[in-house]
Amino acid sequence: MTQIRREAAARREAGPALGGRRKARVEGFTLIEIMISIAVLAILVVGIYTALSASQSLYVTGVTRQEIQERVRRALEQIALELRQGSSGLGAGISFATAGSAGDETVTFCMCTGFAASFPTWSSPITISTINGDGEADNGVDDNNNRMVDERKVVRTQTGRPDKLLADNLKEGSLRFTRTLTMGLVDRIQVDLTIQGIDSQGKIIEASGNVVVDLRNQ
Ligand SMILES: [Ca+2]
Ligand SMILES: [Ca+2]
Repeated sequence: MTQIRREAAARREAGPALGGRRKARVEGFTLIEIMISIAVLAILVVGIYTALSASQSLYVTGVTRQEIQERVRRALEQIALELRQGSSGLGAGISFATAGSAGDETVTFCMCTGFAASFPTWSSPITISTINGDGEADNGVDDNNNRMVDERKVVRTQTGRPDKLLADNLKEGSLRFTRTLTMGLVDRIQVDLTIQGIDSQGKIIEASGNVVVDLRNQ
């Protein structure tokens, strides 16, 4: 009798008589559930990677563009600094021409250096123009394999002075001097240019800028 009571108590403690297989099915995952979970996880990982990759690409491009814009700003600043003191065509000549097959414009002017007997004195002529980039020929082909085609340099030349590089990797044909005349004299010049660069992913980045220069010496 005591043995029967002990067995009954043991059955009560063991709980309802569920089979081992049924219990395992309630607590575990089926193969299909695991596969769906892996698929969802894979989609999430790919999505996060794509978003991060795009974000990094935008950052790299942004940094490169910022650097190029700074180079544009410096080049325009140097051109404007002397051009502002340039001759309007009355006391000394000012002339414009083209350089390169894409029509980069050049300007040749004299800079006012002071006054003598109430008349301005002028420097020897200064030319701002473009020349081929390193290893480039003006032929529509990327000769130096840097992805930019016929990129050019902006240079300042003056007799008796060493040539000065104002900007590198200029986009061909982007240097422009748009002038406003008053009574036949050059009164105002807008300088436009575009500089190129390559980001770390090999993409060409461009930045453009312009400056409006009022000639002081009429
Ligand atoms: Ca090139
Ligand atoms: Ca070329």
